[in-house]
Amino acid sequence: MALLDNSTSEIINPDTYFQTHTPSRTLIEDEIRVKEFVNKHQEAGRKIVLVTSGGTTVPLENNTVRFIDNFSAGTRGATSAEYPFIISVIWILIFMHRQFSLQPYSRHYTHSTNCFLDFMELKSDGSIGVNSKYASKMKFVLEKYQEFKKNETLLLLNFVTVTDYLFLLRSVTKIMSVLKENAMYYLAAAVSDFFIPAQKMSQHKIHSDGGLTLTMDQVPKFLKPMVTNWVPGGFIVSFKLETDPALLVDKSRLALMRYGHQIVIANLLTTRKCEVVLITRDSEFQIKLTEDEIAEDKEIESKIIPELVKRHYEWIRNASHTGL
Ligand code: PAZ
Repeated sequence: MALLDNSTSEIINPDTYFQTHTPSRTLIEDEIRVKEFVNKHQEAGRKIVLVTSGGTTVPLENNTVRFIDNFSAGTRGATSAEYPFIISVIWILIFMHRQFSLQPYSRHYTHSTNCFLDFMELKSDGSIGVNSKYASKMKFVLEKYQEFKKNETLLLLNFVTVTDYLFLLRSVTKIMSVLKENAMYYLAAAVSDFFIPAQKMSQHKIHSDGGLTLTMDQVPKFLKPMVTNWVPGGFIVSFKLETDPALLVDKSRLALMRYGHQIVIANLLTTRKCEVVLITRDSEFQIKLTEDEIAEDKEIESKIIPELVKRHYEWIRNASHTGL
Protein backbone atom coordinates (compact mmCIF):
# COMPACT_ATOMS: atom_id res chain seq x y z
CA MET A 1 0.00 0.00 0.00
CA ALA A 2 1.28 3.50 -0.77
CA LEU A 3 1.21 5.78 2.26
CA LEU A 4 0.64 9.42 1.47
CA ASP A 5 1.18 11.95 4.23
CA ASN A 6 2.00 15.56 3.35
CA SER A 7 2.84 16.69 6.90
CA THR A 8 6.56 15.93 6.40
CA SER A 9 6.79 17.49 2.95
CA GLU A 10 9.78 19.81 2.41
CA ILE A 11 9.50 23.17 0.68
CA ILE A 12 12.22 23.83 -1.88
CA ASN A 13 12.66 27.35 -3.21
CA PRO A 14 12.31 27.76 -6.98
CA ASP A 15 16.00 28.68 -7.55
CA THR A 16 17.18 25.53 -5.78
CA TYR A 17 14.65 23.53 -7.75
CA PHE A 18 16.01 24.74 -11.09
CA GLN A 19 19.62 24.18 -9.94
CA THR A 20 18.99 20.61 -8.84
CA HIS A 21 16.77 19.39 -11.69
CA THR A 22 17.34 18.78 -15.38
CA PRO A 23 15.12 20.19 -18.13
CA SER A 24 13.78 18.05 -20.95
CA ARG A 25 16.07 17.39 -23.91
CA THR A 26 13.87 19.55 -26.14
CA LEU A 27 14.07 22.72 -24.05
CA ILE A 28 16.77 24.50 -26.09
CA GLU A 29 14.98 23.70 -29.35
CA ASP A 30 11.66 24.90 -27.88
CA GLU A 31 13.27 28.15 -26.75
CA ILE A 32 14.51 28.80 -30.29
CA ARG A 33 11.04 28.16 -31.72
CA VAL A 34 9.41 30.46 -29.16
CA LYS A 35 11.93 33.27 -29.81
CA GLU A 36 11.33 33.10 -33.56
CA PHE A 37 7.56 33.02 -33.09
CA VAL A 38 7.52 35.90 -30.62
CA ASN A 39 9.86 38.07 -32.74
CA LYS A 40 7.83 37.50 -35.88
CA HIS A 41 4.50 38.40 -34.29
CA GLN A 42 5.92 41.23 -32.19
CA GLU A 43 7.25 42.89 -35.34
CA ALA A 44 3.77 42.58 -36.86
CA GLY A 45 2.33 44.30 -33.76
CA ARG A 46 0.27 41.30 -32.64
CA LYS A 47 -0.68 40.18 -29.16
CA ILE A 48 0.22 36.70 -27.90
CA VAL A 49 -1.53 34.55 -25.32
CA LEU A 50 0.19 31.63 -23.62
CA VAL A 51 -2.29 28.88 -22.74
CA THR A 52 -1.08 26.04 -20.53
CA SER A 53 -3.19 22.91 -20.61
CA GLY A 54 -3.42 19.34 -19.29
CA GLY A 55 -1.85 17.67 -16.29
CA THR A 56 1.80 17.20 -15.33
CA THR A 57 3.14 13.84 -14.20
CA VAL A 58 5.38 13.03 -11.23
CA PRO A 59 7.82 10.20 -11.97
CA LEU A 60 8.58 7.71 -9.19
CA GLU A 61 11.79 6.43 -10.76
CA ASN A 62 14.57 8.19 -12.71
CA ASN A 63 14.28 5.49 -15.37
CA THR A 64 10.56 6.04 -15.30
CA VAL A 65 8.26 3.06 -15.37
CA ARG A 66 5.73 4.46 -12.91
CA PHE A 67 4.44 7.94 -12.37
CA ILE A 68 1.62 9.80 -10.65
CA ASP A 69 -0.80 11.58 -12.95
CA ASN A 70 -3.98 13.62 -12.55
CA PHE A 71 -7.42 13.75 -14.14
CA SER A 72 -6.93 16.66 -16.55
CA ALA A 73 -7.44 15.83 -20.23
CA GLY A 74 -6.70 19.41 -21.31
CA THR A 75 -10.31 20.21 -22.18
CA ARG A 76 -10.26 23.67 -20.59
CA GLY A 77 -7.08 24.75 -22.37
CA ALA A 78 -7.92 23.28 -25.78
CA THR A 79 -11.46 24.67 -25.69
CA SER A 80 -10.34 28.12 -24.53
CA ALA A 81 -7.84 28.29 -27.38
CA GLU A 82 -10.66 28.02 -29.91
CA TYR A 83 -12.56 31.05 -28.71
CA PRO A 84 -11.04 33.91 -30.57
CA PHE A 85 -9.14 36.20 -28.28
CA ILE A 86 -10.53 39.10 -30.33
CA ILE A 87 -11.79 42.59 -29.72
CA SER A 88 -10.06 44.61 -32.38
CA VAL A 89 -6.88 42.62 -32.86
CA ILE A 90 -6.45 38.89 -33.19
CA TRP A 91 -4.44 37.22 -30.47
CA ILE A 92 -1.80 34.72 -31.49
CA LEU A 93 -1.50 31.56 -29.47
CA ILE A 94 1.27 29.59 -27.79
CA PHE A 95 -0.35 26.37 -26.65
CA MET A 96 1.77 24.59 -24.05
CA HIS A 97 0.14 21.28 -23.39
CA ARG A 98 0.68 17.86 -21.91
CA GLN A 99 1.90 15.52 -24.61
CA PHE A 100 -1.08 13.70 -26.24
CA SER A 101 -3.68 15.75 -24.36
CA LEU A 102 -6.46 17.54 -26.22
CA GLN A 103 -5.55 20.25 -28.73
CA PRO A 104 -7.64 23.03 -30.21
CA TYR A 105 -9.83 21.88 -33.13
CA SER A 106 -8.60 18.29 -33.32
CA ARG A 107 -10.13 17.79 -29.84
CA HIS A 108 -13.54 17.39 -31.52
CA TYR A 109 -12.47 14.21 -33.26
CA THR A 110 -9.70 12.54 -31.30
CA HIS A 111 -11.09 11.68 -27.93
CA SER A 112 -11.92 8.04 -27.30
CA THR A 113 -15.61 8.88 -26.86
CA ASN A 114 -15.53 10.93 -30.06
CA CYS A 115 -13.45 8.76 -32.36
CA PHE A 116 -12.94 10.33 -35.80
CA LEU A 117 -13.86 7.02 -37.47
CA ASP A 118 -17.42 7.44 -36.19
CA PHE A 119 -17.73 10.58 -38.31
CA MET A 120 -16.70 8.86 -41.55
CA GLU A 121 -18.46 6.55 -43.96
CA LEU A 122 -17.61 4.12 -46.72
CA LYS A 123 -19.25 5.16 -49.99
CA SER A 124 -20.71 2.74 -52.52
CA ASP A 125 -17.85 3.49 -54.97
CA GLY A 126 -15.33 2.31 -52.36
CA SER A 127 -14.09 5.81 -51.44
CA ILE A 128 -14.40 7.23 -47.96
CA GLY A 129 -15.75 10.57 -46.81
CA VAL A 130 -17.38 12.45 -43.98
CA ASN A 131 -20.86 11.30 -43.03
CA SER A 132 -23.18 14.05 -44.29
CA LYS A 133 -24.82 14.26 -40.83
CA TYR A 134 -21.59 15.72 -39.42
CA ALA A 135 -20.27 17.54 -42.49
CA SER A 136 -21.31 21.09 -41.63
CA LYS A 137 -19.84 21.04 -38.12
CA MET A 138 -16.69 19.35 -39.39
CA LYS A 139 -16.35 21.92 -42.20
CA PHE A 140 -16.55 24.74 -39.66
CA VAL A 141 -13.86 23.18 -37.46
CA LEU A 142 -11.67 22.30 -40.45
CA GLU A 143 -11.78 25.84 -41.83
CA LYS A 144 -10.72 27.32 -38.50
CA TYR A 145 -7.99 24.71 -38.10
CA GLN A 146 -6.61 25.34 -41.58
CA GLU A 147 -6.71 29.09 -41.02
CA PHE A 148 -4.52 28.65 -37.92
CA LYS A 149 -2.10 26.45 -39.84
CA LYS A 150 -1.92 28.70 -42.90
CA ASN A 151 -1.33 31.88 -40.91
CA GLU A 152 1.07 30.11 -38.52
CA THR A 153 -0.74 31.70 -35.60
CA LEU A 154 -0.48 28.68 -33.31
CA LEU A 155 2.71 27.37 -31.74
CA LEU A 156 2.43 23.98 -30.04
CA LEU A 157 4.80 23.03 -27.22
CA ASN A 158 4.52 20.00 -25.04
CA PHE A 159 5.53 18.74 -21.62
CA VAL A 160 5.09 15.52 -19.66
CA THR A 161 6.56 15.82 -16.16
CA VAL A 162 6.18 18.64 -13.68
CA THR A 163 9.90 19.37 -14.15
CA ASP A 164 9.49 19.68 -17.94
CA TYR A 165 6.57 22.02 -17.29
CA LEU A 166 8.39 24.34 -14.87
CA PHE A 167 11.51 24.71 -17.02
CA LEU A 168 9.41 25.32 -20.13
CA LEU A 169 7.11 27.80 -18.39
CA ARG A 170 10.09 29.77 -17.10
CA SER A 171 11.73 29.90 -20.54
CA VAL A 172 8.56 30.76 -22.47
CA THR A 173 7.43 33.49 -20.08
CA LYS A 174 10.90 35.07 -19.95
CA ILE A 175 11.00 35.18 -23.76
CA MET A 176 7.44 36.58 -23.90
CA SER A 177 8.28 39.30 -21.37
CA VAL A 178 9.50 41.49 -24.26
CA LEU A 179 5.86 41.78 -25.34
CA LYS A 180 5.04 43.68 -22.14
CA GLU A 181 1.29 44.47 -22.07
CA ASN A 182 0.72 42.78 -25.45
CA ALA A 183 0.65 39.38 -23.81
CA MET A 184 -1.61 37.32 -21.61
CA TYR A 185 -0.72 34.24 -19.56
CA TYR A 186 -3.63 31.82 -19.13
CA LEU A 187 -2.55 29.04 -16.80
CA ALA A 188 -5.13 26.26 -17.03
CA ALA A 189 -2.75 23.28 -16.64
CA ALA A 190 -3.23 21.03 -13.63
CA VAL A 191 0.27 21.21 -12.16
CA SER A 192 1.31 18.62 -9.58
CA ASP A 193 1.60 19.93 -6.01
CA PHE A 194 3.95 17.21 -4.78
CA PHE A 195 6.94 15.48 -6.32
CA ILE A 196 9.97 13.35 -5.54
CA PRO A 197 13.21 15.32 -6.04
CA ALA A 198 15.56 13.72 -8.58
CA GLN A 199 18.26 13.08 -5.96
CA LYS A 200 15.82 11.19 -3.70
CA MET A 201 14.30 9.11 -6.48
CA SER A 202 15.04 5.47 -7.14
CA GLN A 203 17.32 5.17 -10.19
CA HIS A 204 15.69 1.98 -11.44
CA LYS A 205 12.27 0.40 -11.34
CA ILE A 206 11.11 0.06 -7.72
CA HIS A 207 10.97 -3.61 -6.65
CA SER A 208 7.50 -4.90 -6.04
CA ASP A 209 8.34 -7.29 -3.21
CA GLY A 210 6.53 -5.42 -0.42
CA GLY A 211 4.45 -2.33 0.22
CA LEU A 212 5.48 1.12 -0.88
CA THR A 213 5.72 4.25 1.27
CA LEU A 214 6.10 7.49 -0.62
CA THR A 215 7.46 10.70 0.85
CA MET A 216 7.02 13.64 -1.46
CA ASP A 217 8.21 17.24 -1.34
CA GLN A 218 6.10 20.20 -2.21
CA VAL A 219 6.53 21.55 -5.74
CA PRO A 220 7.86 25.12 -5.44
CA LYS A 221 5.24 27.83 -5.89
CA PHE A 222 6.23 29.01 -9.35
CA LEU A 223 3.67 31.83 -9.57
CA LYS A 224 5.69 34.02 -7.22
CA PRO A 225 8.88 34.09 -9.36
CA MET A 226 6.76 34.24 -12.49
CA VAL A 227 4.96 37.39 -11.29
CA THR A 228 8.03 39.09 -9.83
CA ASN A 229 10.91 37.96 -12.07
CA TRP A 230 9.92 36.11 -15.24
CA VAL A 231 7.20 38.47 -16.53
CA PRO A 232 7.03 41.39 -14.13
CA GLY A 233 3.95 43.43 -14.92
CA GLY A 234 2.43 40.71 -17.14
CA PHE A 235 -1.32 40.03 -17.28
CA ILE A 236 -1.52 36.65 -15.56
CA VAL A 237 -4.66 34.56 -15.15
CA SER A 238 -4.34 31.39 -13.08
CA PHE A 239 -6.93 28.71 -12.34
CA LYS A 240 -7.69 27.25 -8.93
CA LEU A 241 -9.35 23.87 -8.66
CA GLU A 242 -10.99 22.63 -5.47
CA THR A 243 -13.44 19.89 -4.61
CA ASP A 244 -14.85 21.50 -1.46
CA PRO A 245 -17.19 24.41 -2.33
CA ALA A 246 -16.69 25.92 1.14
CA LEU A 247 -12.97 26.50 0.45
CA LEU A 248 -12.99 27.53 -3.20
CA VAL A 249 -13.32 31.31 -3.07
CA ASP A 250 -11.18 31.83 0.04
CA LYS A 251 -8.33 29.69 -1.29
CA SER A 252 -8.49 31.41 -4.68
CA ARG A 253 -8.40 34.84 -3.07
CA LEU A 254 -5.48 33.74 -0.90
CA ALA A 255 -3.56 32.70 -4.04
CA LEU A 256 -4.25 36.10 -5.61
CA MET A 257 -3.02 37.97 -2.53
CA ARG A 258 0.01 35.70 -2.11
CA TYR A 259 1.27 35.93 -5.70
CA GLY A 260 -0.02 39.38 -6.66
CA HIS A 261 -1.20 38.60 -10.20
CA GLN A 262 -4.36 39.84 -11.91
CA ILE A 263 -7.04 37.14 -11.91
CA VAL A 264 -7.72 33.74 -10.37
CA ILE A 265 -10.46 31.69 -11.98
CA ALA A 266 -11.99 29.49 -9.31
CA ASN A 267 -13.60 26.21 -10.37
CA LEU A 268 -14.92 23.07 -8.72
CA LEU A 269 -14.14 19.65 -10.10
CA THR A 270 -17.80 18.73 -10.47
CA THR A 271 -19.14 21.96 -11.97
CA ARG A 272 -16.10 23.29 -13.84
CA LYS A 273 -17.73 22.97 -17.25
CA CYS A 274 -20.71 25.17 -16.43
CA GLU A 275 -19.66 27.53 -13.65
CA VAL A 276 -16.55 29.50 -12.62
CA VAL A 277 -15.82 32.60 -10.55
CA LEU A 278 -13.36 35.27 -11.73
CA ILE A 279 -11.62 36.68 -8.70
CA THR A 280 -9.71 39.96 -8.80
CA ARG A 281 -8.29 42.10 -6.00
CA ASP A 282 -11.58 43.94 -5.58
CA SER A 283 -14.26 41.82 -7.23
CA GLU A 284 -15.84 38.43 -7.69
CA PHE A 285 -17.64 37.75 -10.94
CA GLN A 286 -19.56 34.56 -11.60
CA ILE A 287 -19.73 33.11 -15.10
CA LYS A 288 -22.38 30.45 -15.49
CA LEU A 289 -24.12 28.61 -18.30
CA THR A 290 -27.91 28.68 -18.20
CA GLU A 291 -29.90 25.44 -18.51
CA ASP A 292 -30.71 26.38 -22.12
CA GLU A 293 -27.06 27.02 -22.94
CA ILE A 294 -26.09 23.65 -21.46
CA ALA A 295 -28.77 21.96 -23.56
CA GLU A 296 -27.34 23.68 -26.68
CA ASP A 297 -23.83 22.41 -25.82
CA LYS A 298 -22.54 25.93 -25.35
CA GLU A 299 -19.06 25.91 -23.83
CA ILE A 300 -18.31 28.09 -20.81
CA GLU A 301 -14.98 29.12 -22.36
CA SER A 302 -17.00 31.08 -24.96
CA LYS A 303 -17.98 33.37 -22.06
CA ILE A 304 -14.69 33.30 -20.13
CA ILE A 305 -12.41 34.42 -22.97
CA PRO A 306 -14.28 37.58 -24.07
CA GLU A 307 -14.51 38.61 -20.41
CA LEU A 308 -10.74 38.22 -20.01
CA VAL A 309 -9.96 40.11 -23.20
CA LYS A 310 -12.21 42.95 -21.99
CA ARG A 311 -10.42 43.00 -18.64
CA HIS A 312 -7.04 42.97 -20.32
CA TYR A 313 -8.04 46.11 -22.25
CA GLU A 314 -9.24 47.78 -19.05
CA TRP A 315 -6.01 46.81 -17.34
CA ILE A 316 -3.93 48.47 -20.08
CA ARG A 317 -6.13 51.57 -19.97
CA ASN A 318 -5.85 51.87 -16.19
CA ALA A 319 -2.11 51.19 -16.25
CA SER A 320 -1.51 53.96 -18.79
CA HIS A 321 -3.62 56.39 -16.70
CA THR A 322 -1.55 55.70 -13.63
CA GLY A 323 1.66 55.82 -15.63
CA LEU A 324 2.55 52.18 -14.82
O1 PAZ B 1 -8.39 19.69 -18.31
P1 PAZ B 1 -9.77 19.79 -17.76
O2 PAZ B 1 -10.65 20.64 -18.60
O3 PAZ B 1 -10.36 18.46 -17.46
O4 PAZ B 1 -9.63 20.51 -16.33
C1 PAZ B 1 -9.35 21.88 -16.25
C2 PAZ B 1 -8.79 22.25 -14.89
C3 PAZ B 1 -9.81 21.91 -13.80
C4 PAZ B 1 -7.50 21.49 -14.64
C5 PAZ B 1 -8.52 23.79 -14.88
O5 PAZ B 1 -9.72 24.47 -15.04
C6 PAZ B 1 -7.85 24.20 -13.57
O6 PAZ B 1 -8.49 24.48 -12.60
N1 PAZ B 1 -6.51 24.24 -13.56
C7 PAZ B 1 -5.72 24.58 -12.36
C8 PAZ B 1 -5.72 23.42 -11.41
C9 PAZ B 1 -5.02 23.77 -10.10
O7 PAZ B 1 -3.80 23.69 -10.10
O8 PAZ B 1 -5.67 24.17 -9.12
